[in-house]
Amino acid sequence: MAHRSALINVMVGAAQKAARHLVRDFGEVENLQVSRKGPADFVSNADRKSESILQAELQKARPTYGFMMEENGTIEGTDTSNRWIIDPLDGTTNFLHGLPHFAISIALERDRDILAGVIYEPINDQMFWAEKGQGAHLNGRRLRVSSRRDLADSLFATGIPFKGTENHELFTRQLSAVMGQCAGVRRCGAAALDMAYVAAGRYEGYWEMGINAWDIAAGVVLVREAGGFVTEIGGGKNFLTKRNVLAANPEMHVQLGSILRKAKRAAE
Ligand code: LIP
Repeated sequence: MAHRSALINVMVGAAQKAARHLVRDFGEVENLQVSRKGPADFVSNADRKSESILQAELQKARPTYGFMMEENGTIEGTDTSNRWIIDPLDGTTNFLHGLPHFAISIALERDRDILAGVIYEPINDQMFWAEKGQGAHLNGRRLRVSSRRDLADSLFATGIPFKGTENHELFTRQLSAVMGQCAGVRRCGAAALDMAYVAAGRYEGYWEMGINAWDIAAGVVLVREAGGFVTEIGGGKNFLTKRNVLAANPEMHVQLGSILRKAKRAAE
């Protein structure tokens, strides 16, 4: 079993505590109170409860750190170098439809760089964690991105825009350019797990536009510590603020990136 630092143990403990409530709520999903944040963007009291548990546990362990949270927003800490970036329930639409593919995502950002990340998929008890210089791990097993170098053998994940979101036309151009050259494209509805699965070598790459920092922050350190690259689709490094991301093994980061950028140029 890989050695976990005190920091990672705090994050794992918080995720496990919140997950106990999420799994119980998932069993009673039809009774959940749900409200709409946008045309097809939902929040339930399961999201809110999970977030308050995470906030309380992390505040208890590190009282001076700040927060960026999907539901409760941003809280400035007295220690301005350290900030938790939290998605209490990534894959909310899956959760509300009874689809057992969702996760809790916790990242620690230090001096504008992601230092540590935990992504917990409770239904299959998959605990992904990574810390800078300590590697990426799943339930004690060290993770490496896939070594596939051939586009035709590669499997990618993405996020398909939906009602009320942007980029529909650009996305369809990107998708048609990619799908004709690879072994398959998956849309599973939880960006944090898409990133974790790239780190685990299950996907060769993942891209999405219109994504939020809390969906991908923990996945960034997981993919990097597993030997992969994470940038904006255009190659820049401001993926948390520019809201688009490309994460892949080294070879596919180049090949998938150039297909996506070519599709964008063609759309201009
Ligand atoms: C979801 C992401 C997904 C994206 C959805 C949404 P949520 O996060 O995981 O990849 O396509 O628009 O952002 O809302 O379930 O935390």
